[in-house]
Amino acid sequence: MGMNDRSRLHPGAVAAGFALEGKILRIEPFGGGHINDTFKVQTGSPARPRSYLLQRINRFVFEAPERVMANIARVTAHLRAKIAAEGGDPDRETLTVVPAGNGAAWLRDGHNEYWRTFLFIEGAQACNIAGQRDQAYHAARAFGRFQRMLADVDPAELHETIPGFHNTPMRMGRLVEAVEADPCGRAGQARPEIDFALARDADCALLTDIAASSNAPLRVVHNDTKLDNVLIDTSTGKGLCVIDLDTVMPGLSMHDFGDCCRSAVNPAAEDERDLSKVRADLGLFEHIAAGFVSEAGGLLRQAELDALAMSAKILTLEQGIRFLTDYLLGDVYYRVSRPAHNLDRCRVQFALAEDMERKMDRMRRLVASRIPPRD
Ligand code: GN1
Ligand code: MG
Repeated sequence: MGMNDRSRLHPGAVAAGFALEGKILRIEPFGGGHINDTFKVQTGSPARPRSYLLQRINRFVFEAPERVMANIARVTAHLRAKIAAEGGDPDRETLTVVPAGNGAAWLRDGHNEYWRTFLFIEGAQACNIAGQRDQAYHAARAFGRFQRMLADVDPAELHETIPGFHNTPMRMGRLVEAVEADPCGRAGQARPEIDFALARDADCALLTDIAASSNAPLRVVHNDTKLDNVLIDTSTGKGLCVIDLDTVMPGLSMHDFGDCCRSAVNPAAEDERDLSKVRADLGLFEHIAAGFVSEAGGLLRQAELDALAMSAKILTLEQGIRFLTDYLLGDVYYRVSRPAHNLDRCRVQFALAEDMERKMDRMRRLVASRIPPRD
């Protein structure tokens, strides 16, 4: 069963199983993620309103939700302490897990579905497209800070909840299998995209090779640093809180930088059909690099810094490969809202990767210009 089965959604009954303050007043669908089902729950009284974020974890994507939640509990506890020590507000600057009535970080319903609840963070919002360079800067900076604050957690303490998540050669292998099996007879419509991917087979190993040569250590990273996975504080315009922590696990620093570029460098939507709007905006790229490096730069080894620009292209290529694979397999992973939605998304990623190829020398120079000299 793919992820599109939404027949088992009964958020009202589930919300009552969490330790919420006050009476439940209202529950409504919330947010635009491709994976989980999210609701905003309002409780309390008009004089003392409280809000929570309730989510059903996608079981098709996350086979072991307990492990996902163990990672999130570990990481958010660490972040809380760090944020408090730096004089911040832990209730707004990191997610806060609201336990279920039995004290666990999740609740399993009668259909074997897993749910969890976080405090809702008011006065902040996520954006899908970086309208301004400042937004790109502050989002990337928040992701860099996230890595910095977690740099002293041993990655071995976290579960690998989706094995090989950013193993690009493995993703390419799955695409090749999907093309061969072609279970929905869609490969014919996607021939140019399949050829685009196959022509870049050699690129897929660039990051895994750096990791294998031990020049880039495994770190605790977010792994899904899409622009809309950081909340921007409405009053200050600064990055407030990194959200969507499902894929926090051991990974490479370049995965977070690369995926952030993939989503934030492109002034068009992730599913834009007019490909002439899709491009790697170098002004946005420069601001992403500046923001990320300002927080995480000091942690990184030279080989990691040297690979940042290239990681933007690799993560973009990898995402295109993942959308294409899901299109061929019949849209079992990403939520779709129109036929060929995943193929449209793939085309955007490949157009963006191609533009990055044209601009790679300039992107490298822009990253280098943002790295302070070392003794
Ligand atoms: C998914 O959940 P969401 O929408 O933030 C996906 C990411 C992709 C992204 C593409 C667990 O993220 O890896 O980059 O879609 N998450 C998972 O938009 O696969
Ligand atoms: Mg998300």
